[in-house]
Amino acid sequence: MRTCIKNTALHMAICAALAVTACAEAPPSGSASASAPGFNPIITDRFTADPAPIVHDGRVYLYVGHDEAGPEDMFRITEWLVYSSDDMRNWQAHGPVMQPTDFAWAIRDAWASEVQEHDGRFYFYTAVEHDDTHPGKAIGVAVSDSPTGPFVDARGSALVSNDMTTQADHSWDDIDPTVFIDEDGAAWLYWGNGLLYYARLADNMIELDGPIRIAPVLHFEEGPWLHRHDDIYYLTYAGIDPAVSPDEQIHYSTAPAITGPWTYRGMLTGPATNSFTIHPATVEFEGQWYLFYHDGTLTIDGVEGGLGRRAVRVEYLYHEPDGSLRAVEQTGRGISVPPQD
Ligand code: FUB
Repeated sequence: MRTCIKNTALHMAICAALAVTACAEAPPSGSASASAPGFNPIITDRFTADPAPIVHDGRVYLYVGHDEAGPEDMFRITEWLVYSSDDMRNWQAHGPVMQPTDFAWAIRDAWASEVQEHDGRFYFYTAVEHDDTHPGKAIGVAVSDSPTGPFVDARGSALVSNDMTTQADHSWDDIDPTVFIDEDGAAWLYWGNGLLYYARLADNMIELDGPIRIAPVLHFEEGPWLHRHDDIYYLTYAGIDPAVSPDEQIHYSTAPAITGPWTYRGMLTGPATNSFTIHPATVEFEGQWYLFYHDGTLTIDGVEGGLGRRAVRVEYLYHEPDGSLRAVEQTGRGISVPPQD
């Protein structure tokens, strides 16, 4: 049995080529055990990854992938779950909202998702593995009248398939969709791995309405997330500065418009403990900003966390007067303590 230590794009390709049977990092020496509301990780009964929060009607809804990798898997994620909270600290589980095979054209892999509310409906954008008609990762969009689903395929086909983006030299560049509706009502889709793609969405939210472009962004790896604060657009993402670590860190860039140009502003966090991936998401709830991410420190019933058994966490996020973001420390206390001034 071979063991993969890191999950870089190159390494994933090597793993696939070698038919590797186990991809894992060394387990942590300890795991978070505090149970106070707001302590990290915030979901402790299951392994969860790729957090995607939205606010609706006074509640935060948090969409995650359900990590279930065993010793033979790098990732095994067969469903997306949703949790909700009215205080960001006590989370109610609503169960699965969808599985990849609910898209008739998809075969597996409930990779990162994001929900966008529009005209009273909830659009679930997500990455899955397409069947042999368009091999590679693809982006689907599903819709529901409720933030807790169930979601159903809104198109009957992928919104973005691998053959629509030919610039990358690997098949998983069409992942990690994030949608932002601008002040003029136009919706924009950003996504990517290695390359950061973007395109305008049609008013119906389920078709592209314009060309797919590439945004040059320093250190970009995957997991883009967009928000706006005052007049500044923030693009937060999992990036790799090799001078820092071969594992992903959270970086951010800012722009004067949703289409850029993006100016690199720095590193928001270092790498996650015991996880190559870190996957950021931001949200404002009741006047306070938060940063979600995941790491691999949770242990459940003796099963240790790792690359394919991650745990979602949250910290306070602060915008400085000059438009920068304050560096975020990954903590166990999380938001169980009050925010700073
Ligand atoms: O969870 C599967 C993949 O790992 C996501 O799509 C990436 O963002 C990374 O977290």
